[in-house]
Amino acid sequence: MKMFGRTLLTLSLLGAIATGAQANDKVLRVYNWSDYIAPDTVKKFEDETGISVTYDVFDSNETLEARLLAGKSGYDIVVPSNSFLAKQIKAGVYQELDKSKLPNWKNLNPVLLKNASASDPDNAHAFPYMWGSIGIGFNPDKVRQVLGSNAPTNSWDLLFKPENAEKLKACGISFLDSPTEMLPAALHYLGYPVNSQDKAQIAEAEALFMKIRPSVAYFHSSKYISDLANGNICVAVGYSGDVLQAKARAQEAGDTVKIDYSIPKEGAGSFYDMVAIPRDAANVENAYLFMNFLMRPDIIAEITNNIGYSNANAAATPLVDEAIRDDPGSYPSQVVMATLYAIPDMPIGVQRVMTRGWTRVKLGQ
Ligand code: N2P
Repeated sequence: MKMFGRTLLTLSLLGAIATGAQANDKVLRVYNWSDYIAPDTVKKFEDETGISVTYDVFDSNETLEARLLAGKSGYDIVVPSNSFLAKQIKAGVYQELDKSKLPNWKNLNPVLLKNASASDPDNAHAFPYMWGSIGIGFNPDKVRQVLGSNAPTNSWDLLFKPENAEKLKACGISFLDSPTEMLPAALHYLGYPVNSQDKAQIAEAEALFMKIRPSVAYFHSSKYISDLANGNICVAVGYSGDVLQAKARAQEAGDTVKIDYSIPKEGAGSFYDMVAIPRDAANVENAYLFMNFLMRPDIIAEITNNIGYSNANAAATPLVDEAIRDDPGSYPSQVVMATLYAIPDMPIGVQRVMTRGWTRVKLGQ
């Protein structure tokens, strides 16, 4: 009996090893932004292809870049913003795409492809997944309670005027933890170019943050979604779709918490998030299958319908919920679009200066 048991054990171990070896060809490792996919997208892909997906998330370009530049990230699919893509391409991080493996490429919006080609000529390494803006998410009731009915919710004055920030401290302010996205907002507000490399101008932007620092509850790039939704904070500098998710969560919970998203009248940063395959990816063929899957109108429309971001797939537009297509936060008017500036692609040296400054701002010293 014992013998038999051992044989069985050995057989099943051998079986497990054999299945494991096979499963290795059927795996994919994806590293995407948090709150950036529909709940069943990955499962659908797994069911259709038999490929098993490890799906990890990050919430800032800085985090993704650190992983990529360290080498051997272990991922087959990553999603940098266009502002980080160009220098990562130069650093040799990505492989060139073989578009013959992407028959659904035809569904992508040519205008957005052209815009994205500024960071990646001929869209040789990546395709745009979603795009959005970096504006202000706020709880209109709480903000009005604190600042009165004329609260400047349509302006960066709401946060960059210290007297406003000091009052809003009572109901809670959060900022994105991203120097490359936050400093341009202050540079723009001060009337400087968003891609300024002038140390004095960058220092002035830093000083502006330093002045309001005591009023900021925290710096984080994803926590604000639930905090806005449950009323823990009243103002967040955040990503358009994330604020819409907060609004949807509050509504679903049947809460009285109201959330709005504003693209300040002075203008706001915009980004494209791009899907790419690292040069050292181990499962390249599966990565192509996943990319092509994401380019399917039904799949990407369902993602947009869940996360509130506009996708870059023209064929998917008729499948996007009307409520999202009509939401000026997701699909701004041409007039508002004209006020958006692209988050600039900064040379690595300037990026370092910005990161050091940002660390000082966060520490408040
Ligand atoms: C998702 C944020 C993606 C937009 N939570 C920032 N690139």
